[in-house]
Amino acid sequence: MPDASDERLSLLTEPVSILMPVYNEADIIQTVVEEWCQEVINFLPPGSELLFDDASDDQTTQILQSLKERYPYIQIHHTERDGFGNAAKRLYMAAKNPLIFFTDSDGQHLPDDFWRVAKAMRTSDIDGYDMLHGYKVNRKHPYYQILGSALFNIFSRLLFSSKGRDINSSFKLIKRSLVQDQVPKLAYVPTFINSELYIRAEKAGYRIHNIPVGHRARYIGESKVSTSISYFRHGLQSIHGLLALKKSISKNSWDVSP
Ligand SMILES: Nc1nc2c(ncn2[C@@H]2O[C@H](COP(=O)(O)OP(=O)(O)O)[C@@H](O)[C@H]2O)c(=O)[nH]1
Ligand SMILES: [Mg+2]
Repeated sequence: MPDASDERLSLLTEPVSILMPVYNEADIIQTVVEEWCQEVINFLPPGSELLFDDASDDQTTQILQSLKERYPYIQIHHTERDGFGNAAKRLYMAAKNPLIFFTDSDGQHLPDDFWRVAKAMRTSDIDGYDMLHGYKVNRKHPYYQILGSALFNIFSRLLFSSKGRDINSSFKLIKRSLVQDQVPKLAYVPTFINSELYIRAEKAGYRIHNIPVGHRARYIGESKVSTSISYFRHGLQSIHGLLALKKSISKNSWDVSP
Protein backbone atom coordinates (compact mmCIF):
# COMPACT_ATOMS: atom_id res chain seq x y z
CA MET A 1 0.00 0.00 0.00
CA PRO A 2 1.35 3.45 -0.85
CA ASP A 3 2.11 5.89 1.95
CA ALA A 4 -0.90 8.21 2.34
CA SER A 5 1.36 11.27 2.40
CA ASP A 6 2.90 10.45 -1.01
CA GLU A 7 2.22 13.45 -3.28
CA ARG A 8 1.69 11.16 -6.28
CA LEU A 9 -1.63 10.03 -4.75
CA SER A 10 -3.18 13.44 -5.20
CA LEU A 11 -1.57 14.53 -8.46
CA LEU A 12 -4.27 13.30 -10.84
CA THR A 13 -7.92 13.44 -9.86
CA GLU A 14 -9.30 11.42 -12.76
CA PRO A 15 -8.58 7.76 -13.64
CA VAL A 16 -6.04 6.97 -16.34
CA SER A 17 -6.02 4.31 -19.07
CA ILE A 18 -2.41 3.23 -19.60
CA LEU A 19 -1.95 1.69 -23.06
CA MET A 20 0.83 -0.65 -24.18
CA PRO A 21 1.19 -2.52 -27.47
CA VAL A 22 3.11 -5.75 -27.01
CA TYR A 23 4.69 -8.22 -29.37
CA ASN A 24 6.95 -11.01 -28.09
CA GLU A 25 8.41 -9.32 -25.02
CA ALA A 26 8.52 -12.49 -22.86
CA ASP A 27 12.02 -11.68 -21.59
CA ILE A 28 11.03 -8.40 -20.04
CA ILE A 29 7.26 -8.03 -19.82
CA GLN A 30 6.99 -9.13 -16.19
CA THR A 31 9.60 -6.60 -15.05
CA VAL A 32 7.92 -3.85 -17.06
CA VAL A 33 4.42 -4.59 -15.75
CA GLU A 34 5.56 -4.83 -12.12
CA GLU A 35 7.49 -1.59 -12.44
CA TRP A 36 4.50 0.32 -13.89
CA CYS A 37 2.03 -1.22 -11.41
CA GLN A 38 4.17 -0.46 -8.37
CA GLU A 39 5.53 2.92 -9.37
CA VAL A 40 2.57 4.35 -11.27
CA ILE A 41 -0.80 2.58 -11.15
CA ASN A 42 -0.62 2.10 -7.36
CA PHE A 43 -0.91 5.88 -7.05
CA LEU A 44 -3.61 6.54 -9.63
CA PRO A 45 -7.31 7.13 -8.89
CA PRO A 46 -9.62 4.07 -8.72
CA GLY A 47 -10.83 2.92 -12.13
CA SER A 48 -7.41 3.32 -13.72
CA GLU A 49 -6.53 0.47 -16.07
CA LEU A 50 -3.57 -1.06 -17.91
CA LEU A 51 -4.52 -2.19 -21.43
CA PHE A 52 -2.43 -4.39 -23.69
CA ASP A 53 -2.84 -5.01 -27.40
CA ASP A 54 -1.06 -8.36 -27.43
CA ALA A 55 -0.03 -9.87 -30.75
CA SER A 56 2.57 -12.20 -29.23
CA ASP A 57 3.22 -15.79 -30.16
CA ASP A 58 5.83 -16.42 -27.45
CA GLN A 59 5.29 -16.75 -23.67
CA THR A 60 4.27 -13.08 -23.28
CA THR A 61 0.55 -13.91 -23.33
CA GLN A 62 0.83 -16.50 -20.54
CA ILE A 63 2.94 -14.13 -18.42
CA LEU A 64 0.38 -11.35 -18.88
CA GLN A 65 -2.47 -13.71 -17.93
CA SER A 66 -0.78 -14.59 -14.66
CA LEU A 67 0.01 -10.94 -13.92
CA LYS A 68 -3.67 -10.15 -14.46
CA GLU A 69 -4.52 -12.41 -11.51
CA ARG A 70 -2.37 -10.22 -9.26
CA TYR A 71 -3.30 -6.90 -10.87
CA PRO A 72 -6.98 -7.11 -11.84
CA TYR A 73 -6.93 -3.73 -13.59
CA ILE A 74 -4.90 -5.33 -16.41
CA GLN A 75 -6.87 -5.98 -19.61
CA ILE A 76 -5.46 -7.94 -22.50
CA HIS A 77 -6.79 -7.65 -26.03
CA HIS A 78 -5.44 -10.53 -28.12
CA THR A 79 -4.79 -9.57 -31.73
CA GLU A 80 -3.10 -10.77 -34.88
CA ARG A 81 0.19 -9.02 -35.53
CA ASP A 82 -0.75 -6.25 -37.94
CA GLY A 83 1.80 -3.57 -37.08
CA PHE A 84 2.46 -1.01 -34.38
CA GLY A 85 0.15 1.61 -35.91
CA ASN A 86 -2.95 -0.59 -35.92
CA ALA A 87 -2.19 -1.79 -32.39
CA ALA A 88 -1.81 1.80 -31.17
CA LYS A 89 -5.02 2.91 -32.87
CA ARG A 90 -7.02 0.04 -31.33
CA LEU A 91 -5.65 0.85 -27.90
CA TYR A 92 -6.49 4.55 -28.17
CA MET A 93 -10.05 3.69 -29.21
CA ALA A 94 -10.50 1.11 -26.43
CA ALA A 95 -9.38 3.43 -23.62
CA LYS A 96 -12.30 4.39 -21.35
CA ASN A 97 -10.87 6.88 -18.90
CA PRO A 98 -10.76 10.70 -19.10
CA LEU A 99 -6.94 10.57 -19.20
CA ILE A 100 -5.05 8.31 -21.59
CA PHE A 101 -1.37 7.49 -21.37
CA PHE A 102 0.44 5.68 -24.17
CA THR A 103 3.82 4.00 -23.91
CA ASP A 104 5.77 0.96 -25.16
CA SER A 105 5.95 -2.34 -23.25
CA ASP A 106 9.66 -3.01 -23.76
CA GLY A 107 11.00 -1.18 -20.72
CA GLN A 108 12.80 1.56 -22.68
CA HIS A 109 10.73 4.30 -20.99
CA LEU A 110 11.02 5.14 -17.30
CA PRO A 111 7.90 4.93 -15.10
CA ASP A 112 9.23 7.80 -13.00
CA ASP A 113 8.89 10.11 -16.02
CA PHE A 114 5.14 9.50 -15.92
CA TRP A 115 5.02 11.71 -12.82
CA ARG A 116 7.02 14.50 -14.44
CA VAL A 117 4.48 14.50 -17.24
CA ALA A 118 1.50 14.10 -14.89
CA LYS A 119 2.59 17.11 -12.84
CA ALA A 120 2.03 19.29 -15.86
CA MET A 121 -1.51 17.99 -16.38
CA ARG A 122 -4.08 19.82 -14.32
CA THR A 123 -7.30 17.97 -15.04
CA SER A 124 -9.47 20.35 -13.07
CA ASP A 125 -7.94 23.46 -14.65
CA ILE A 126 -9.62 24.63 -17.83
CA ASP A 127 -6.38 26.31 -18.87
CA GLY A 128 -4.45 23.05 -18.59
CA TYR A 129 -2.93 21.08 -21.45
CA ASP A 130 -4.73 18.61 -23.72
CA MET A 131 -1.59 16.61 -24.44
CA LEU A 132 1.67 16.24 -22.55
CA HIS A 133 4.22 14.93 -24.98
CA GLY A 134 7.42 13.29 -23.70
CA TYR A 135 10.36 13.72 -26.08
CA LYS A 136 13.31 11.42 -25.62
CA VAL A 137 16.69 12.77 -24.54
CA ASN A 138 19.85 10.63 -24.72
CA ARG A 139 17.91 8.24 -26.83
CA LYS A 140 19.17 4.63 -26.70
CA HIS A 141 18.17 3.46 -30.14
CA PRO A 142 20.53 2.26 -32.87
CA TYR A 143 22.27 5.03 -34.81
CA TYR A 144 20.16 4.53 -37.97
CA GLN A 145 16.97 5.06 -35.94
CA ILE A 146 18.32 8.24 -34.28
CA LEU A 147 19.41 9.63 -37.64
CA GLY A 148 16.17 8.62 -39.38
CA SER A 149 14.08 10.15 -36.60
CA ALA A 150 16.05 13.43 -36.76
CA LEU A 151 15.45 13.68 -40.51
CA PHE A 152 11.79 12.78 -40.07
CA ASN A 153 11.36 15.51 -37.46
CA ILE A 154 13.08 18.13 -39.65
CA PHE A 155 10.82 17.14 -42.52
CA SER A 156 7.68 17.40 -40.33
CA ARG A 157 8.77 20.82 -39.11
CA LEU A 158 9.26 22.05 -42.68
CA LEU A 159 6.01 20.58 -43.93
CA PHE A 160 3.66 21.42 -41.05
CA SER A 161 5.57 24.12 -39.14
CA SER A 162 5.35 21.72 -36.19
CA LYS A 163 6.89 22.96 -32.94
CA GLY A 164 7.09 19.45 -31.53
CA ARG A 165 10.27 17.53 -30.73
CA ASP A 166 10.57 13.79 -31.38
CA ILE A 167 6.93 13.91 -32.48
CA ASN A 168 6.62 10.16 -32.95
CA SER A 169 7.56 9.48 -29.33
CA SER A 170 5.56 6.75 -27.56
CA PHE A 171 5.18 8.69 -24.33
CA LYS A 172 2.08 10.83 -24.19
CA LEU A 173 -0.55 11.74 -21.59
CA ILE A 174 -3.66 12.91 -23.42
CA LYS A 175 -7.20 13.97 -22.59
CA ARG A 176 -9.74 11.50 -23.94
CA SER A 177 -11.64 14.26 -25.74
CA LEU A 178 -8.59 14.86 -27.97
CA VAL A 179 -8.14 11.12 -28.59
CA GLN A 180 -11.78 10.65 -29.56
CA ASP A 181 -11.69 13.65 -31.85
CA GLN A 182 -8.40 12.91 -33.64
CA VAL A 183 -7.58 9.17 -33.49
CA PRO A 184 -10.40 8.04 -35.85
CA LYS A 185 -8.85 10.32 -38.50
CA LEU A 186 -5.37 8.77 -38.34
CA ALA A 187 -4.77 7.08 -41.66
CA TYR A 188 -1.66 8.36 -43.38
CA VAL A 189 1.41 7.45 -41.34
CA PRO A 190 0.97 3.77 -40.47
CA THR A 191 3.98 2.93 -38.32
CA PHE A 192 4.83 6.41 -37.06
CA ILE A 193 1.19 6.88 -36.08
CA ASN A 194 2.01 8.93 -33.00
CA SER A 195 3.54 11.58 -35.25
CA GLU A 196 0.29 11.94 -37.22
CA LEU A 197 -1.60 12.28 -33.94
CA TYR A 198 0.81 15.02 -32.85
CA ILE A 199 0.54 16.94 -36.11
CA ARG A 200 -3.25 16.72 -36.27
CA ALA A 201 -3.67 17.74 -32.62
CA GLU A 202 -1.30 20.68 -33.11
CA LYS A 203 -3.06 21.87 -36.26
CA ALA A 204 -6.49 21.47 -34.64
CA GLY A 205 -5.39 23.92 -31.96
CA TYR A 206 -5.09 21.59 -28.97
CA ARG A 207 -2.82 22.74 -26.18
CA ILE A 208 0.33 20.64 -26.24
CA HIS A 209 3.35 20.81 -23.98
CA ASN A 210 6.66 19.04 -24.70
CA ILE A 211 8.56 17.54 -21.76
CA PRO A 212 11.99 15.82 -21.88
CA VAL A 213 11.95 12.17 -20.79
CA GLY A 214 14.66 9.55 -20.37
CA HIS A 215 15.27 6.48 -22.49
CA ARG A 216 16.97 3.19 -21.61
CA ALA A 217 18.47 0.54 -23.83
CA ARG A 218 16.35 -2.59 -24.15
CA TYR A 219 17.34 -4.93 -21.29
CA ILE A 220 17.26 -7.76 -23.77
CA GLY A 221 15.87 -8.56 -27.22
CA GLU A 222 15.68 -6.25 -30.19
CA SER A 223 13.33 -3.70 -31.70
CA LYS A 224 10.12 -5.32 -32.91
CA VAL A 225 9.23 -2.43 -35.19
CA SER A 226 12.53 -1.67 -36.78
CA THR A 227 15.46 -3.69 -37.93
CA SER A 228 17.72 -1.49 -40.08
CA ILE A 229 16.08 -2.47 -43.39
CA SER A 230 12.52 -2.29 -42.09
CA TYR A 231 13.20 1.04 -40.35
CA PHE A 232 14.31 2.49 -43.67
CA ARG A 233 11.13 1.15 -45.31
CA HIS A 234 8.89 2.48 -42.50
CA GLY A 235 10.70 5.82 -42.70
CA LEU A 236 10.08 6.17 -46.44
CA GLN A 237 6.44 5.09 -45.99
CA SER A 238 6.02 7.66 -43.25
CA ILE A 239 7.51 10.49 -45.31
CA HIS A 240 5.21 9.51 -48.14
CA GLY A 241 2.36 9.50 -45.61
CA LEU A 242 3.22 12.98 -44.37
CA LEU A 243 3.16 14.29 -47.95
CA ALA A 244 -0.23 12.64 -48.56
CA LEU A 245 -1.54 14.07 -45.28
CA LYS A 246 -0.43 17.54 -46.28
CA LYS A 247 -2.04 17.18 -49.68
CA SER A 248 -5.30 15.72 -48.41
CA ILE A 249 -6.13 18.45 -46.03
CA SER A 250 -7.14 21.80 -47.34
CA LYS A 251 -5.33 24.84 -46.02
CA ASN A 252 -7.96 25.87 -43.52
CA SER A 253 -9.71 22.67 -42.64
CA TRP A 254 -7.72 20.31 -40.48
CA ASP A 255 -10.85 18.47 -39.46
CA VAL A 256 -11.48 16.90 -42.86
CA SER A 257 -11.34 13.13 -42.56
CA PRO A 258 -9.36 11.18 -45.14
N1 LIG B 1 0.48 -5.40 -30.57
C1 LIG B 1 1.60 -5.13 -31.27
N2 LIG B 1 2.68 -4.57 -30.59
C2 LIG B 1 3.81 -4.30 -31.32
C3 LIG B 1 3.91 -4.56 -32.71
N3 LIG B 1 5.16 -4.19 -33.12
C4 LIG B 1 5.79 -3.71 -32.02
N4 LIG B 1 5.00 -3.78 -30.92
C5 LIG B 1 5.31 -3.29 -29.55
O1 LIG B 1 5.45 -1.88 -29.68
C6 LIG B 1 6.47 -1.38 -28.82
C7 LIG B 1 7.48 -0.58 -29.63
O2 LIG B 1 8.23 -1.46 -30.42
P1 LIG B 1 9.82 -1.41 -30.47
O3 LIG B 1 10.24 -2.57 -31.28
O4 LIG B 1 10.41 -1.30 -29.11
O5 LIG B 1 10.04 -0.06 -31.27
P2 LIG B 1 11.28 0.92 -31.18
O6 LIG B 1 11.52 1.24 -29.73
O7 LIG B 1 10.83 2.10 -31.97
O8 LIG B 1 12.42 0.20 -31.79
C8 LIG B 1 7.07 -2.58 -28.13
O9 LIG B 1 6.56 -2.63 -26.81
C9 LIG B 1 6.62 -3.78 -28.98
O10 LIG B 1 6.45 -4.97 -28.20
C10 LIG B 1 2.77 -5.16 -33.38
O11 LIG B 1 2.76 -5.44 -34.57
N5 LIG B 1 1.65 -5.40 -32.60
MG1 LIG C 1 11.44 0.19 -28.04
